[in-house]
Amino acid sequence: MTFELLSSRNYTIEDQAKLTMAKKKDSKQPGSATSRLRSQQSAMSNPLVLVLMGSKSDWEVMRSADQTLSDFGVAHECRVVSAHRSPALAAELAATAEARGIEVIIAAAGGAAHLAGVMAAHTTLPVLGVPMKSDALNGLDSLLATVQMPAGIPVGTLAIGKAGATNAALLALAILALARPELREKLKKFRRDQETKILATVLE
Ligand code: AIR
Repeated sequence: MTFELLSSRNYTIEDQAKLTMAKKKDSKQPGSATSRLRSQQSAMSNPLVLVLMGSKSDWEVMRSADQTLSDFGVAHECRVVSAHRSPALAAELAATAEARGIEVIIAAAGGAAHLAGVMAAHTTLPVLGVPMKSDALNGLDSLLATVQMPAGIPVGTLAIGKAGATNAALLALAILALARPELREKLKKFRRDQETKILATVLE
């Protein structure tokens, strides 16, 4: 089945910057920084899920989405892009995602959390928003900014923080599973295992 893809790669803007620098320096030497970064890129050449976050400060929470997708063996790409600080890149990523074979976009941001909405504005792929906890309002600002989309441009909004990150990945998997019976079976097994654990719980 095609969903059994490559292991996940965390490909950030830092990687991108390193790649550009490395390219300039030593574009031909085998084993060089350039070739390492190239192979990292190719290791995630067919991602099905794009996991975006507004800042590197969101990564600790968004690792849960990354881990969940990896646990199910689904190829994905994680990267930092900001609706406000790098708006052109955000629009470009959204507009090119479908042609790259991406099927679901997960977008996490905190505070004035517009990333998921901006992604949704530029693509008809399903966009799942994850509000990050914020210092000022504990994530309530992020939640409202993500969830309160105008009619016509939907964002499926998950819970604030880690639960939302994990569930965004599980929901992305459920979307992918619609056309992938083997992935659907994996999800069912995941639910059964979860239930078994609860039923076996003993309070001491
Ligand atoms: N953010 C970044 N660009 C636009 C927004 N809304 C969010 C990030 C992060 C928060 O601002 O998603 O949750 C704080 O970012 P930083 O980089 O200051 O830590």
